[in-house]
This record gives sequence, C-alpha cells and structure tokens, in this order.
Amino acid sequence: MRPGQFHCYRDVLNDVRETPPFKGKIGGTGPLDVDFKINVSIDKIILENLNITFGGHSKPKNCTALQKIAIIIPFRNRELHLTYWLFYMHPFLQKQQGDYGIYVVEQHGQSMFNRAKLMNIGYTEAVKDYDYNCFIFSDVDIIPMNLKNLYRCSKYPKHMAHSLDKFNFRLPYKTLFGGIVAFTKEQYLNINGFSNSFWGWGGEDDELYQRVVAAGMIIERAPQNISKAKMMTHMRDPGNERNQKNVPLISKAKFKMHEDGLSSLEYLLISFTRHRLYTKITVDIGKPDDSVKHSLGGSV
Ligand code: BGN
Repeated sequence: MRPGQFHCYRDVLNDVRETPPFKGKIGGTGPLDVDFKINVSIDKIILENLNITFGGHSKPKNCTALQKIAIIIPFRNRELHLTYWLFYMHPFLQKQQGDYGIYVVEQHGQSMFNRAKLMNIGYTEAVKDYDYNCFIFSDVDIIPMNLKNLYRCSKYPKHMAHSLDKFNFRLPYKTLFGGIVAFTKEQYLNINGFSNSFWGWGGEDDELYQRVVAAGMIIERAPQNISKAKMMTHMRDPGNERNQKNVPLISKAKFKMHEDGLSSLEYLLISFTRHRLYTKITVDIGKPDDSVKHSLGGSV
C-alpha cells in the first residue's frame, strides 16, 4: 500500500461486515432492479465500464483492497446470459470496491458437461494470472438484487445463492450449496477443490458441502433479505442432463476428497483469451469414461 492510501473500508479478509453503510460515497442504498428483458450488448457494456482493463479486471482507485477476487464462471453456449451477467455485475463489483477479475471457463466439444471440473480449472488458471486470495464460483445465470450482498470471501466458505426467485427466496434444503459459493484460497485448498467426477446435472454442489463439513468447517450465509437474487430461466442445456450416477458419489466425499479434486485435475488448455470484459479459458476436459480410467489408475 502506498503511503496515504487507505484500505477499502469494509474489506478485511476474515472480518467482513455484511451490512456496510452504503449511503454516501459508494452510491446506492441496496436494492437493485434486475430485468432480463432490456436490450444489452457487449459494446454498450464496454462504453459504460471504461475502467475495466482487458481480461475483465478492475480495482478501486482510492483505496487498496485486501481481497483479490477471481470470479469463476463455468460456461457453454450461454452467450446471452453471459452478456446480462457482465452488464449487471461489472457496475455491481466496482461499486463494492472490488479488486477482481472475471474468468469464463468454457467446456469445448459436446461431451457431458462437468461444472465442477470447470471450477477447478478456473481456480488453477486464475492463480497463475494474479495474486488472488478469494474465489467466487458463480453460475452465469444468477444476478444479485441488492448491492449489500457483498461479493467477498469470509471466515468460512460462503453460500451466496440461498435466496433465489426460483425458490421463492427460500432455501429449499439446509445443505444446498449451489449457484454461487465463495472460498478463500486456504479454504479451497483445504478441501482440494471440487470433485472432478460429476458429469451432467446435479450433486456436485452437495458433494462440495460434504467436503466443507469433512474439513471441519461450517458454511456462512448472509441474511436472506440482502441475498435475494434473480435467475434467468432456461431449458436444460443439451449435454447437461440429470445424471443419477452422481447420487452415490455424494456420501463418499470424505473418503475421496484428497484424491479427487485439484490434486488430480487433468485438462487440455485450448485457448486463454483476454476479451475486453472477461478472460475466456477454453478447455478440453475429456468425457466421463476418461475419469473412470483415471480413478482406477489407468487400468481400464
Ligand atoms: C438438488 C441437486 C443439486 C442442485 C439443487 C438445486 C442432486 C443430487 C441428487 C440428490 N442435487 O437436487 O445439485 O443444486 O437440487 O437445484 O441432484
């Protein structure tokens, strides 16, 4: 920190106040309008966010942020959702004085989608890019409705999508840990990241929750009223059908977590491109059979 420069006032790692005084210089009092019918375009977003640097990075001008935040978004064929996400989130994150970068991790090809593996890849590539100490793993289709919903890491892994319009702003079940989660670097390393073994829809987030518990941590959630978020509705993506084979993997988390995760991550980097509003990482992650082969030590 340069002499005379101040820490951003509500940004102390492991001591985040969830109800900052938003009136005044930060601008905005909390609730935000989120509308998925308005016209958005990448060009318009660029013009409205001239402080963003290539790759989708921004940091506050008048203070030093202690948290350096990588936002990781798993992705395939969701251009319109990504455009809305960028439209709402760049101004949001700048108003929260975030020192952040956006990483869109795209699964190449048509094989079954693997959201969790893309998260691990996003983490692995982001740490090579900048000195990040906080990682927010977010779906591309969820937008917070209140500026007080801090995109920051906390003392414990934080669940940030527990008050969704889709579920009438209620938590459907207590251990839900999907949509958006925030981990410090230590917390994420401590659980060896997500499992790489969840192909198709469902369960990878439930398994992540089990990892957190097995590592002796609890999860945090900000108050429901400030965490309201809207989800863009969509049909089930082709290649991301519900996969019943995922169900039995959830309860094995505590036995498997140290061998299945960041430590066993394998992928082929196809491209790493800095766009104006985000960094896009395109990867070949293989298909379900490859990971079976892998977990059996290559014997089949
Ligand atoms: C659950 C899914 C989660 C998902 C939530 C909310 C499974 C595992 C089999 C019991 N879990 O049912 O992954 O985040 O719904 O949509 O499918």
